[in-house]
Amino acid sequence: MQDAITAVINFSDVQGKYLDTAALDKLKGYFQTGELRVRAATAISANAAAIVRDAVAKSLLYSDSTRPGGNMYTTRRYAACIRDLDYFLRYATYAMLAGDPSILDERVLNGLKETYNSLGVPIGNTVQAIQAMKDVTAGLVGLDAGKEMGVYFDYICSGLS
Ligand SMILES: CCC1=C(C)/C(=C/C2=NC(=C\c3[nH]c(/C=C4\NC(=O)[C@H](C)[C@H]4CC)c(C)c3CCC(=O)O)/C(CCC(=O)O)=C2C)NC1=O
Repeated sequence: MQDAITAVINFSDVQGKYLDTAALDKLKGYFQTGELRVRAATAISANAAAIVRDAVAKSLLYSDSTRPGGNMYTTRRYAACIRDLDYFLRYATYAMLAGDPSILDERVLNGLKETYNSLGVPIGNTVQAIQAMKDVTAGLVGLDAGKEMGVYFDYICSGLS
């Protein structure tokens, strides 16, 4: 896993240079938004179950996934979907705190598309649910932090597509 600080330092290290202005500006931006990130993570942790529930209500509840024969039909599969959404929310929050998406590649996206395809989990519906989580989360944490979280929700969606 990488974060905004190690990313900038590794980049300079590869070139054998001190941090240049662009690198220092990136770090400054990260430090300036530190409190915002921690505050957002606190709000998300305290409301995770509600975020997932509201996102499901907005996106999947009356979709083909929940109908008989759909991929979420039966409580076991419904629960698996809710659990997946909670994984996405938790790992997007980690990535937002780190200011870097690498944890999503390593822990979430690695092999996920193949798993979903082999189990018939519909990617389109999953992306819709993640986009709904993005909206619900932004409503909770506010515009700036919501935008930052949005980067990592979108990252998961493009990794699945
Ligand atoms: C921490 C990283 C991590 C992820 C991301 C993860 C995902 C993941 N989701 C799975 C299943 C599943 N995922 C879903 C999800 C959905 N079906 C829908 O129609 C909806 C659109 C969607 C929810 C948004 C469902 C229903 C299953 C069970 C499928 C089945 O067994 O038939 C499986 C197969 C094994 C299992 O059932 O547990 C994995 C590995 N596991 C992990 O360890």
